[in-house]
Amino acid sequence: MKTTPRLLCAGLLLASAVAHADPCKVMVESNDLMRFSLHEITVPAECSEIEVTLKHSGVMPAKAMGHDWVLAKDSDMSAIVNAGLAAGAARGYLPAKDKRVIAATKIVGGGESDTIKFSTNALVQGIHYAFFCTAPGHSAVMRGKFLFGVTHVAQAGKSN
Ligand code: CU1
Repeated sequence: MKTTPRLLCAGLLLASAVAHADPCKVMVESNDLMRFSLHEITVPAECSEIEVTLKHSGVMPAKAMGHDWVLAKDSDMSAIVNAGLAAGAARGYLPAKDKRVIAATKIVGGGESDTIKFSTNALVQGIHYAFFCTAPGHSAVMRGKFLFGVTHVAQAGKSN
């Protein structure tokens, strides 16, 4: 078969690109269509620190289509979103010093990005975490699962 070596080569290149990517660094993109580029983030339990970069690849200003990336327990998400609404735009739609917030970027507008680093000391394996945007109304679609040291296999069979 003529195509086999080329396919094999492409496969090896892909494998090496994945191998070199730091699993403790996560890049999330957001856009003018109120979307995150990821719906699920899995970070290995070996990471003592996680770096998250939120990029806004759109052109709309933060006032109109700003996004942040907030990490919390799944069960705390609605309360944080509501507290963020109450905090308002001036506070970046985040309650001040809220202990339920594990990590959060600032609000970014089109063309901007923000990178945060946080320790995984507060994270427990097997607990369901969620990441979401606290801009008004955004968390209805801008949300996803965050898994620390849990693989997709563990989620198999769950219907949600
Ligand atoms: Cu958003």
